[in-house]
Amino acid sequence: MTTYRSGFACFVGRPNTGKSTLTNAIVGSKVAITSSKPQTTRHAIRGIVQRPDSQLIIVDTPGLHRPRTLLGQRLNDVVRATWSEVDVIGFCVPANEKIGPGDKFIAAELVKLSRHTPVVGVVTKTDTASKNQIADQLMALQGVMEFADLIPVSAVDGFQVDAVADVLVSRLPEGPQLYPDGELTDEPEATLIAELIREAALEGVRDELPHSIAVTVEEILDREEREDMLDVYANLFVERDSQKGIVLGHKGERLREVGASARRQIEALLGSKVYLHLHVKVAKDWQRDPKQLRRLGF
Ligand SMILES: Nc1nc2c(ncn2[C@@H]2O[C@H](COP(=O)(O)OP(=O)(O)OP(=O)(O)O)[C@@H](O)[C@H]2O)c(=O)[nH]1
Ligand SMILES: [Mg+2]
Repeated sequence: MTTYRSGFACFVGRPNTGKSTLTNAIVGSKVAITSSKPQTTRHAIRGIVQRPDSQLIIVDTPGLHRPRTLLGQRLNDVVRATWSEVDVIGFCVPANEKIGPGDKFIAAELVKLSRHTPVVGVVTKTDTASKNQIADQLMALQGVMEFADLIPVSAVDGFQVDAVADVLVSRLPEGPQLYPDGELTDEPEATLIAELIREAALEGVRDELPHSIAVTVEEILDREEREDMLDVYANLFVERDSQKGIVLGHKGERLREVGASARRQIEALLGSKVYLHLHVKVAKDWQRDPKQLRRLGF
């Protein structure tokens, strides 16, 4: 009889290294939002992978970075709290970027953890590099620290996505199923919705604005006169008055596009028609304000 394994893995790495995209690819469903902007992920998001002989829970974490705000510090705290609790860690480094000080900084911490938790080196985004570049990156990564395993993967073209899951599962302890069949994440619906709105809002904004955006879902209500319709009330926060105009766009056009794009995703998630009531508000310098951070869930 084969033994049933269950437990937790987390992906860590610099911002923008493809952790969330890889999490979604392995889970086979979009549990975490992704974007081309660094520091997209702000919570430890659990994605659940159910197999006949195992249950793997992947915890996607924010990118570890040098913090410039209280939010940044909180995000790093989330990473460190997560990797000290999991059964196996996947350290993500993209194939198309030279290993730099940011990666080495993370590796130095992982070396200490690797005494009791296996660390797997993951070279991500292999579709962006040649065979030789991938081989060189694997070698370079091996030079940074000692890994329990080393594996290249592309979440975009699907190369080795299952193999990464196999490697992680092989490091899990024997144990029972932890989440019920069919569950893909334990994120509350309101959080998933807020994240989908934030993802839509990140699209196309530049410079510091992505960091300044936060979204809360205040209420999800059944519409009385229409069974197939939900009203979702959400707030999109920026940090300064001047940012409000950028998010709204000319005559509110940009916000309408963001709302329409988010609504389509929310409808797919909930399997119901949605009317999205989205309002832009200013929460002055919220990234640096402990009180406002708490209100926004950090
Ligand atoms: N070509 C290619 N692009 C990828 C791949 N995986 C991720 N990306 C892109 O890389 C960018 C960052 O991806 P994310 O998954 O959001 O990265 P992350 O590590 O979760 O970033 P943070 O949450 O900010 O730490 C996005 O534009 C993705 O589309 C891949 O396998 N191939
Ligand atoms: Mg992410």
